[in-house]
Amino acid sequence: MNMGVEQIAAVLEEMGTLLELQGANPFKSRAFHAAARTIEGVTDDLAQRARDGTLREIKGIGEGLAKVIADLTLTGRSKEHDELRKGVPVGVLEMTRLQGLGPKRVRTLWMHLKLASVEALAKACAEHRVASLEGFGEKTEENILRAIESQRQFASRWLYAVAEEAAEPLLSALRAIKGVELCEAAGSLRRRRETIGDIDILVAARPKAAPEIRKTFTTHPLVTRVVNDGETKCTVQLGPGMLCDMRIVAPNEFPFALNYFTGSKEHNVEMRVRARKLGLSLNEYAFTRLPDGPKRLPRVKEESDIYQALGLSFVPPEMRENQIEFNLAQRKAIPELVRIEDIRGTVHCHTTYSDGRNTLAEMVEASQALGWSYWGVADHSAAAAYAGGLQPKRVKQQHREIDQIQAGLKGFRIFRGTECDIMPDGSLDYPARVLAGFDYVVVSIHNKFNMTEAEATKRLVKAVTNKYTTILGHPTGRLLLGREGYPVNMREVLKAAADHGKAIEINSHPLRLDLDWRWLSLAKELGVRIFINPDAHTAADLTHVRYGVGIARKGGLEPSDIVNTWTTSRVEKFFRQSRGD
Ligand code: DGT
Ligand code: CA
Ligand code: CA
Ligand code: ZN
Repeated sequence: MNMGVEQIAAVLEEMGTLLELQGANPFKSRAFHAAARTIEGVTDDLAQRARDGTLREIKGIGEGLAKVIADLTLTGRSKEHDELRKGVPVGVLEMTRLQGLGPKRVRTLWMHLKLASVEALAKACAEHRVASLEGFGEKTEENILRAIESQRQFASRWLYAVAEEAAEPLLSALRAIKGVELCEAAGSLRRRRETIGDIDILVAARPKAAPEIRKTFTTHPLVTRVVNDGETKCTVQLGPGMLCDMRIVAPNEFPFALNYFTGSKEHNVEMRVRARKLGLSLNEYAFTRLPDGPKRLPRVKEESDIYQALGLSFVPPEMRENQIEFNLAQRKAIPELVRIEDIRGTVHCHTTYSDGRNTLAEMVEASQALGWSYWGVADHSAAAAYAGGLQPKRVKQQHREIDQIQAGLKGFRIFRGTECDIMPDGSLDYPARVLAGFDYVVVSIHNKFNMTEAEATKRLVKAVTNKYTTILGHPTGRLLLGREGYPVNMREVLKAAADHGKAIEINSHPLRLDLDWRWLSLAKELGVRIFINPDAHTAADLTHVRYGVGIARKGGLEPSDIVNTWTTSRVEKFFRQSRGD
């Protein structure tokens, strides 16, 4: 995968903006903006079209645009894009990413006040130089300052899914260079943390290849600013502010560097302490002998050799948080972690019956395409009116449609579920007779978030211990980088789930990743079953499951801990048992 449609669309969008900033013919810039939107919606293979020369058959794509798109698709860059960038300082382009400031106004600021960076703009606003421009005023200055402030806050951390997508094209561009032996993402991205501060990329190559590597990295079309361009370390900015570090090391140093830059810092500290006890010093380049150390240094060809030298099993990157991994690795008891291939199906998905965008039939088809053997619908219950929650009559209708689709399927099972709202008093939204009609019930809180820890815990425990409950959905209600979850005594909730044979989900929506991985080892110890649920609102969202798998791996979970790695009949049995049948 080189450049996906979303990234090509982003480059086209930027080209449109660059044209506007340069005061080009408005028809031309508009064509680029329109093409960006068109490309985002294209579902067939762009690379194929680029090779066949059929890009021009797409509406609104003329000869010039077709060439740009073909170049981006096939080579990952475009000469026209590079040329346009030369005509505008990066700081000017950055100004257009501020909320409320379009290219037209930025052009005015650039031309009339010679402002060429966000910092210069902030200074000019503070000195009231902007208010004097025609079409600007004191109110505008205040708004600009506020936009700058919020961009600074917002740009500090990123969702895992966003960072992963941003890193992908850089990794493949670097891997394609002759002389690059290995190239991996390190840091929090490799550890699959729920949010990422910056991307860290590590390249193994001979010194001869370094200039080419640096050039490819710093001039990549998705790079919006070069922060640092050093001999062995470069830092660039991607899009509106995500930073990416790239380090070049010699191939024999790579295992050490990969280990060090994967972190976490806390994991590294413990590694060094353990090395020291064996008379070795460990850093990002090598083992070295301490005065009382062994005569011969351990041979290290790959990362696992470092762990072996310290008497440890290999620790999968996701687990390197200095939480449970050293204890397990020392006992050679690191589990075989769950993998995406182990997943056989999923539940907690929405359809057009409530707030989903795909139909039942489309969701089923997409699940089959993923190679799954079952799928479960869990549309919202009646209380969630804002999300098109289902009245009991609609539930019956949905069940009839499921029966029809099921009748045409062989070897694939559709489970009938609901995402039932937990009311403020902990009772469930549907009455028992409606709940009894589902194969399983996901219970979630969607309103009245303002609770003390005691209130939230009581509400959740009551809901979890309801006879009809099968799975507790997004247990804390948090939205990453957005909303803190309500405070919960999670230990008590996990205990209640364990005692009543209920499951808890890892909601795999990139914004949620809730239950947090830090609770998973306790959940496992208590015997709580875990579901990895996509909370899908479109067919494409079904692949969110892989983010949940990452979180499960961070928590040290194996396939047997995860209900949706089990066979369909065992899942069905679990559903029945969870309500005491
Ligand atoms: P992030 O970027 O905040 O999401 O988290 P990381 O873990 O990617 O942190 P980052 O990018 O600052 O550094 C990458 C890795 O480099 C980090 O996980 C461990 C290693 N590292 C960086 N600074 C230190 C340090 O001062 N001591 C040790 N032991 N390791 C460090
Ligand atoms: Ca990092
Ligand atoms: Ca870093
Ligand atoms: Zn929900």
